[in-house]
Amino acid sequence: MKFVYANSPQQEADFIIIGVADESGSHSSRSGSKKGADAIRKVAHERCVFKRKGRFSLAQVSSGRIDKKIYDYGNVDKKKISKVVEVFKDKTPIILGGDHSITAEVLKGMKDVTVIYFDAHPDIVSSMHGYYGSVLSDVEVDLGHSIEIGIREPEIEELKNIKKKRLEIVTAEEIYELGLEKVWEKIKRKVKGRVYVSVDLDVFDPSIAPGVSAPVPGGLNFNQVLYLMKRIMKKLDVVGFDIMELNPRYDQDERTAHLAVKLLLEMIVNCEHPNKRKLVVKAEKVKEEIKESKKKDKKKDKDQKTLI
Ligand SMILES: [Mn+2]
Repeated sequence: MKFVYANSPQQEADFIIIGVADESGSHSSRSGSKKGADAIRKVAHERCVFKRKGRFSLAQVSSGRIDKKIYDYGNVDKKKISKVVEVFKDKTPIILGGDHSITAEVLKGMKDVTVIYFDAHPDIVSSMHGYYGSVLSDVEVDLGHSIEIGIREPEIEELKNIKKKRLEIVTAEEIYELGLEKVWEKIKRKVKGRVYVSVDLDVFDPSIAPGVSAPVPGGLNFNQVLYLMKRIMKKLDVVGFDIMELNPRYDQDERTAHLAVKLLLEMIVNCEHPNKRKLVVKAEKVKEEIKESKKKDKKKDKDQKTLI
């Protein structure tokens, strides 16, 4: 089953959805995350499609129409994901997990990105590699310009690594203490250049997202994440993103899958595609050139006047 919002041929699409049905990098005793991507597709199909006079109508989001061009590439092997992401570098790849170690593979295919990482766990273990707890120590990413949001259960070695790598952390508690606007300012200040956004669904509180492999109490609610996500997607140069760790086996009433669908749609709607951004940059450049030439003209006029 394809994502029900997939509305475009591959060539013309701005967003490419890629599932990875793999949990080989998970160390959790709660297995089941390899079925996450397909659970997101299934729930979207069940919830978001309405029949109206023989036609189908798709649910939209609170900010308006879902007017992006989306293609669903289906599921690929974990081994191939970095290559697939590389092939789609002029588009915005969206990866659905699977366990979080898939993100490390994705980042191998994305050049020069900084990372915004939503997670209850820092995933920066360095005494072990290639699993869902070592994502950020397995990749060559500029961690000094990356940030983690919602952290609340680190290991001791991770606390050391966070310091060593100058990785900025906003804990779940800090989000309550500081308020969302201050957290957004922190993100803006820290993150530079091309941005990859990774979401472990365990960043949410287990009461609203029980279907994950490593639930930790004291998590975020949906609107807190949405507040930050809207700004991240609109204002930063997001070149790819993922939603990981949905575990249908531990979900209750598909609550977490529903939340994942809602988040995915909001991320897509609010993401300004790089092409659009390129146009903005181009327009700014032209504006500057006009300004420069006007300045030159003025100078010319002045010089001529002195000659006369
Ligand atoms: Mn996690």
